[in-house]
Amino acid sequence: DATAGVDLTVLKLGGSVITDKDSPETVDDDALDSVVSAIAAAGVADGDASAGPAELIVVHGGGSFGHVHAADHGVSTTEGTHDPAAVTAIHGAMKRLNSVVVDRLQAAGVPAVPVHPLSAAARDADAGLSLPTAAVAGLRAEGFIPVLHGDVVAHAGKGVTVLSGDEIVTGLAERLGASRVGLCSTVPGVLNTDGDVIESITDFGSVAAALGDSESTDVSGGMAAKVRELLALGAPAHIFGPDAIAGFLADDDVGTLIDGA
Ligand code: IP8
Repeated sequence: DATAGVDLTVLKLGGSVITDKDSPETVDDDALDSVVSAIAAAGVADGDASAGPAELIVVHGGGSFGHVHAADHGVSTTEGTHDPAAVTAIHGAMKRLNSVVVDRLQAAGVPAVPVHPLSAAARDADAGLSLPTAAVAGLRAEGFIPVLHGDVVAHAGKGVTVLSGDEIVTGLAERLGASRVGLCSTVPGVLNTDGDVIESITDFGSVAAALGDSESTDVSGGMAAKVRELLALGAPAHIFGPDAIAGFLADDDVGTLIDGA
């Protein structure tokens, strides 16, 4: 295994970080540029896809691309659709955002390549999430940085439902044995009721009261859902704001550390 012994970080770029969440299908160019610069400067890849396994996988959320169309068609992580036009509307929007992210990363010298979950993943109430990793692992082993996105995926008995970027992050981190997970959000971490960043969370009960729902259209459940998913993960996770991406990629303790282990 070419990737044995090579640390893996899975980084999620929140949809509301890289898009203008209040304006349909609008990229936040300045925010995306600064995220891309931080990734390019971090030395996670030197632009040479044959230089050895990549240490990073990127996943991004939907923001004003996926979530607007998902809401239009009444689709969420639990409510599905059998309308093929709804599938292409939601998936097509996510592919448009994904190609902007991949193109900007490539332009900055990062060997980013797109991976689309609709083509591979599926959900089943009994069997849970099937998330094949051969493409992601194979691309990574060849030095590419796979860039995935929240998407719609087949859901047994429901048509398609939304698979959030967060679920992709935790699913890939578990299956590929990531050593570190980062969620870049619009806030500097998980906040307590005074608005201060909570430094570390090791169980949900201690922070449940402080975690409300996301304010804008977000079919995947906001901060509380993120914290729950990350607590269940076997790797330490950080939630942090856009300014902390460089620090996170440099192994600093940024934002809120979530470690349920
Ligand atoms: O923004 C959901 O991804 P998220 C993407 O990570 C869609 O929750 C298709 C709405």
